[in-house]
Amino acid sequence: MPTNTLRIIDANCNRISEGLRFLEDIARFMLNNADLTRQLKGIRHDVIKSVNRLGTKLISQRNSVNDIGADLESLSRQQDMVSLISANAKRAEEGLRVIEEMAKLPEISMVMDSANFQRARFNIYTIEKNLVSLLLRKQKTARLNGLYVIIDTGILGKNDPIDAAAKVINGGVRILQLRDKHHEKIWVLAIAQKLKDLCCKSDALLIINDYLDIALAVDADGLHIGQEDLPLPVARKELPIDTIIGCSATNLKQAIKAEKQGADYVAVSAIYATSTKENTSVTGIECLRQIKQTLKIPIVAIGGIKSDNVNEVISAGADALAVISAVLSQNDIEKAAKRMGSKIARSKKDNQKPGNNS
Ligand code: TZP
Ligand code: MG
Repeated sequence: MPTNTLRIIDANCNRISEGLRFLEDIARFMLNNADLTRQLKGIRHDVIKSVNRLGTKLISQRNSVNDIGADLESLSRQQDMVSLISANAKRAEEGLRVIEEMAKLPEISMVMDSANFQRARFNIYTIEKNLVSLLLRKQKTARLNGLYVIIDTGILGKNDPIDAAAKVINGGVRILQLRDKHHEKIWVLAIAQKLKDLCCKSDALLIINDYLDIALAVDADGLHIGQEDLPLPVARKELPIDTIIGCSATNLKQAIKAEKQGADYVAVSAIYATSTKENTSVTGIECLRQIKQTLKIPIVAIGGIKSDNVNEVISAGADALAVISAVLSQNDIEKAAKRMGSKIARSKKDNQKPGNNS
């Protein structure tokens, strides 16, 4: 077998393993994603196994010292994690493509199947997209902490939702949801667009309740769906890769299913009795605790949350507390948001103190 052919295959096998190992470590240590870790490991092992059919001939042709390309390998500048994932995926994809082509040569095709490398390359394209999506969504869900205010147009009545949202933001809230059950879509869209501008300016997350089309139209940070809304996999298929999906759950079974289907957070409802939403049954604090202990994704608690039950909700493990009336039904919305936010922050701090394992 020609020496130069073996050198090309050897160099590309190294490129592939290095690129794949980087992606595997991101999936494993940064994203805690067992499925992608397993897939990447499988591809890496398959490539090595295929190339190993060439035996020791491969490594015996390695001559790194005299590789005229060694000096040309560029040292990467400071990069963000998404660019690193893409760069390493490209490294693996390019390496796979080169071996795929080399394996078409008669002398190589006797020992290696070009189609295997092509299949692996296509798998990496999909895995690269999934890794970037998971990372971008994780960056958003890391911000699901503290007070989450739902701008419910029903409870606001004739009051301007944008004015209310501005006060909520001035009160320090950085997670907002638009919830509308009564108006025409054209009206909801206009409100959503204004909310998006407001949230962008103040670095707050904007989540749209129910409406996938509106979430898409305004490029919202997230979509929130209930058990009777659009199924999660359908919504996921339509949304951009960096849009988070929150799912309401009233029991452990629904919460587990949502996480399995790829929800970015679960909202456990209703923790306490509430008159804000009709026909809402109480799930309770113990169910919240159980869901928090079972799931890995962030947990939002919702329903009847007021400043006097914040401590209990925090000690049950909620990451964020979603409220409507505790903020929007108060005379001074900004002050109410500020007070509730501080109460949650204090409670979280107390809850983290050593010896507090409630
Ligand atoms: N989903 C479950 S309970 C609820 C929603 C939208 C209403 C929460 O409102 P409040 O006033 O904070 O109890
Ligand atoms: Mg809904």
